Amino acid sequence: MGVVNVTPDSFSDGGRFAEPARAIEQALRLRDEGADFVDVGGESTRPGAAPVSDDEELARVIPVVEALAREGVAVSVDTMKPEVMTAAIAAGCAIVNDVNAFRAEGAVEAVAKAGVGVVVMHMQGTPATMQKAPLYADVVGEVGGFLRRRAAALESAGIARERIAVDPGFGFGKTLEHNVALFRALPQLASMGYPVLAGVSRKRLIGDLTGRALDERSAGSVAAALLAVQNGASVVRVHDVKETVDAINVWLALR
Ligand code: 7PJ
Repeated sequence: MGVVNVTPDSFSDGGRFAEPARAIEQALRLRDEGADFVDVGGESTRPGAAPVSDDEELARVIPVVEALAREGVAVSVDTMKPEVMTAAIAAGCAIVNDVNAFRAEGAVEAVAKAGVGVVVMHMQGTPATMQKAPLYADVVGEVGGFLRRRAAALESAGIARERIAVDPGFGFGKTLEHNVALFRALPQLASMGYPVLAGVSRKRLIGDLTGRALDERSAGSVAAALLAVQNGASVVRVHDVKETVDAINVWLALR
C-alpha cells in the first residue's frame, strides 16, 4: 500500500502533494512502482496535528479518489470521518482505512452496506494528545483485544470477515518500547485470523532506531517493512514503494 498525502501539513512529505494534480501524479507513480493500493489521506494524524473540517477534507480527498478510480487504481481512503467515507465510497474507493477504528458516530454505518474493504487500526488517545504519555499494562494484549472487539463490531454490522484487516497502529499512542513489543507480536496478531496491515514507514520508530531525520529513513523503513511481511503482515503501508517491492521480491526469491 503506497501512501499519498493530500495535506499541506503532512509530516513525511511536507505537503508536496497538496494539490490534487500532484497527489494524482504521485499515486499513479506508486501504482506503476508496484503498489497494489494507494492510501489517500486528507487529514494529517501526526502527533499534535490539528483536525481539519469536513469540507476541507472532502475538498482535498474526493477529486483525487475520483480521478484515481477512473484510472483503475485501487484506492484506500485514510479518514476518521463518516461524511468523507460516504463521499469516498461514492467516488469509487475500494478500501476505507480508519485510524480511529470506526468509533466515530455513524462510521460503522457509513461502510457497512458498501462492500468496501475496511482497515481497523488501534490508537490510544487522539492525534493531538496521543504521544504525551502512552501507557499500557500489557500493550500486546490490550491492542489485540481492542482490534478483536472492533472487528467483531464491524462483523455485527454486516461486514464480511474477509473484508476486514487489522493494524496495531505503530506510533499512535505508543513509545518505542510499545512499538517494538507490537512489532515482535505481529505473528500473534496475524493468528487472530484477519489480514494484518503494518505502517512504520518513515515514522519516529525508524528515527529512534537509526538516528536518522525524516528524509533519511528509507533504508530503515524498507528493512522494517520486509521484516513485517516476514512476521505475518499481509499489507505494508509505505512511502518507498519501489524499494520495498524490490526488497520483498529479493527475499521471496532467495529465502
Ligand atoms: C497509519 C495509517 C498506519 C494505517 C497513518 C504516518 C501517519 N493508517 N495512517 N496504519 N499511519 N492503517 O503515515 O506516519 O500506521 S498516517
